[in-house]
Amino acid sequence: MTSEDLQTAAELLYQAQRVAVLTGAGVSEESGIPTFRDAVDGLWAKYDPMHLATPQAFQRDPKLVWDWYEYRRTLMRPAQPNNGHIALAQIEQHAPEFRLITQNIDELHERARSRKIVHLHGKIAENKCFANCQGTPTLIDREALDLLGTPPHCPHCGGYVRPNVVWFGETLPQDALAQAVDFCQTCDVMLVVGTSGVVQPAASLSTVAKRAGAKVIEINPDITAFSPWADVKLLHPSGIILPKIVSLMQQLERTSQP
Ligand code: BJW
Repeated sequence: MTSEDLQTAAELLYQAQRVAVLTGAGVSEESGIPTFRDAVDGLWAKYDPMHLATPQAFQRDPKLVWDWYEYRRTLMRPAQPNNGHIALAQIEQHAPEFRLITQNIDELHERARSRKIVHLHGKIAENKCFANCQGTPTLIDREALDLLGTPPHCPHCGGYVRPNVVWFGETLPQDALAQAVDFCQTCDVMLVVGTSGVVQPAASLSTVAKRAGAKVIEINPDITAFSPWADVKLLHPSGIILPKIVSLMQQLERTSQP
């Protein structure tokens, strides 16, 4: 990355009318939450996703899957938004039209005061009926759970309760995906932060934006599946680079004042 790349990214974001941001696990890495595909610390380096993150896995061994998500909830509880989350909320303040499309389930964007958020893969803090017996999703308040059961039982139908996240082989929440696709089709700039770009359909959103004429900026310490599409590639952690972009945008703001 050159300082020219950083300046270009700041100018693109400063001038854009419609900014789309796609985030993945990397944006929360500096908050102490492990990513999925890091070769050493990634969740999938230690656990087999097919045994833990599919509806079939839950049907086979609901207690194992429930306990794994309870363990991850415990790990996530102390996590705080980092400088990258905070900078994204500041970029939202500047953009006339903005969507932060996230694959993350940790809700750290909300806690950093981002507002226009689209959740593609759900929220780990929420629970729902496995059968969605009262409509999709049938969310169940944590207080209403029969905590003696592991997993607890749905108060409506008696079936199992599960975390409100999207597992492999499940469709994404349709309204969220439709909103994300619509916005990516009409954005001027798309910022792709901390995602490997291997999980569909989220990964295709940057190609949707690119084909529609948007400039794509990628922030990631590694080369990813998105990299060939990126107009600007910033090979650094998001908690370091995003605040620098915000400072440059603030400088542009100051110099544009008469
Ligand atoms: C930093 C950093 C720092 C580190 N700063 N960066 C088309 C083709 C092929 C397959 C499919 C397809 N369509 C659908 C599929 C199947 C499947 C899929 O995509 N499989 C691929 C893996 C091959 N998709 C699905 O099943 C989806 N459903 C669907 O499409 O329904 C319709 C359908 C069904 C069946 C068949 C066909 C169609 C659902 C996907 C659900 C994903 N769920 C998970 C788990 C959520 C719950 C949980 O947490 O347990 O979501 S998997 C996991 O991956 C999680 C993430 O949201 C998702 C994406 O991962 P992410 O965020 O990119 O993390 P990493 O770890 O991969 O990358 C982190 C990055 O950060 C790295 O690049 C680092 O370098 C970087 N980084 N530190 C910035 N400080």
